[in-house]
Amino acid sequence: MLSRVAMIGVPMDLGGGRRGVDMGPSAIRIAGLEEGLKRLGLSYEDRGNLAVPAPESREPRNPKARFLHEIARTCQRLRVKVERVLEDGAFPVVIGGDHSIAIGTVAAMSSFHFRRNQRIGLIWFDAHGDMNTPDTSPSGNIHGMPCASILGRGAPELVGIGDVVPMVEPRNAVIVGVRDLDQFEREEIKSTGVKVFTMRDIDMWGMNEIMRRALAIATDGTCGFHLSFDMDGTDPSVAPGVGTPVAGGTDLRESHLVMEHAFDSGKLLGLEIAEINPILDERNKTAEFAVQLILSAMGKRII
Ligand SMILES: [Mn+2]
Repeated sequence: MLSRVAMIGVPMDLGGGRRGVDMGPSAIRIAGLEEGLKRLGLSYEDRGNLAVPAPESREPRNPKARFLHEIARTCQRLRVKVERVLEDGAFPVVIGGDHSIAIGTVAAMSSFHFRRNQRIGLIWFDAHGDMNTPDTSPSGNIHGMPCASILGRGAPELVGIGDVVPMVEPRNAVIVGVRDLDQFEREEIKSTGVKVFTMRDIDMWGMNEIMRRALAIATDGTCGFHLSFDMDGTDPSVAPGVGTPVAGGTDLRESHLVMEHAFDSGKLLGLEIAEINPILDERNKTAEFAVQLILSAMGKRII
């Protein structure tokens, strides 16, 4: 299915309230992504980091959507870079950075396939909904808005980065792992109709069943799906180094099962890992875990 992997680092630290996730791409490289993928027999190409301005060098300006201009510009440039990977016939692995990068990644995936008369699905793995808009967000932090932007809600500067609005039809999008939603975010979720599988659903049905249902949604009438994986969806006991830790997440095996199902579906079009924060980590444990998860998504098996 895929033999060439191209990695793009996006040291974006403009979308969250706490500094440090811009070191995520370095942490992933140091944790041995290249060696791991080559051991799987895949060819690997590191396309370097996108240049992203540091928050200290800019003013956030809009309090309802902080650093909107810088984030929109960065996502436009990321879109171009990811589309080039797709044009080259390689599989894109995008490493954040805060989760606002997904707007650029999904814009590329969606536009590339839309030009071929196909739509994509989306599996959004996250402790949060990321379904805020500038009008609903309590913080104005754009890393809480990317899923809404992809589904056509929120700031036009973000919603319109791809060739088609919405980038993904809400009926083909599913959010998995949620346990922390903002008050008005719930209403955005209800009005878009995007399917949400909370941690309670995972507790009740098991990750195997939840992924079966999630894949059915993301692949219904689409050419495949993008997996946007926020490391904060996993439990802080296995991933302490994340931008916004929330107790009660998926454990080590449940997290791997997400990736293994994604690979087994044969429909995974792109992968993104966001919100690794090495400042809060313990000896790069979270990035090492993330590398193992990426390898599972790329076909690594226990036997
Ligand atoms: Mn997120």
